[in-house]
Amino acid sequence: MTAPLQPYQREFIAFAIEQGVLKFGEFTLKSGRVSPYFFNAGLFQTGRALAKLGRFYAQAMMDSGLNADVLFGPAYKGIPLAAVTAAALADHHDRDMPYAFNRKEAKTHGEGGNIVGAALAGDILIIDDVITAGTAIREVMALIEQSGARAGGVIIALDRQERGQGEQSAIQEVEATYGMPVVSIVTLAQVLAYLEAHAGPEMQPHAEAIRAYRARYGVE
Ligand code: OMP
Repeated sequence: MTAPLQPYQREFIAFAIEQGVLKFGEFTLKSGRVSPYFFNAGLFQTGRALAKLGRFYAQAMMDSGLNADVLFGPAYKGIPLAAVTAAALADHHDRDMPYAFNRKEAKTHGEGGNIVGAALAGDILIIDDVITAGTAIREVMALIEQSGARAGGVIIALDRQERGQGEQSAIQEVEATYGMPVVSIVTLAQVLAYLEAHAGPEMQPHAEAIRAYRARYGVE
């Protein structure tokens, strides 16, 4: 069952397509799968686009009821995502949350360490772009565990709803392994529902290709 599209989710999908972030065609993923669509969060590349993106993440967090002590953006792509989410929570939801991110290389001088920003303590909410096979998120979990804090959840932009290492989706595996929820602004099923209901006839071959991809790699 696909959750009905809320207005902000419909707006997010339209926005991602308009910004060229959500693209249709043929893309080879990190997992080696050839996908008929790709979501490149790095293409939200102006101030206004980023501010708007932060509002979508903040809205998804408020909607999910997820609570945490610190927002965490994994290097590199998660860093601006966590930053704009923290700003949107303060500006639009009156929530002033600490936020932090990691460096990929630990600094050996100055303040040292590889965490920048707020100290990692209590429940950490990870803000990231996409989970496909779950490889990237497992690295982040190791980092948080080393810091002595615990991950309380993850918010991503798009849940691709495809199988991970077994029959479950990579996201279900992450939820089961780490005992925490993974929330997304939208799911692939919702993107598909959007294409079917709101996009022109020129987009329907892409919708068809996505249905075929889901039949091969998808999970319910
Ligand atoms: P996993 O590590 O397999 O979960 O893949 C997540 C990463 O794949 C993301 O952080 C991206 O670097 C990349 N990716 C996207 O950004 N968008 C997509 O639509 C698909 C992928 C991907 O390669 O699977």
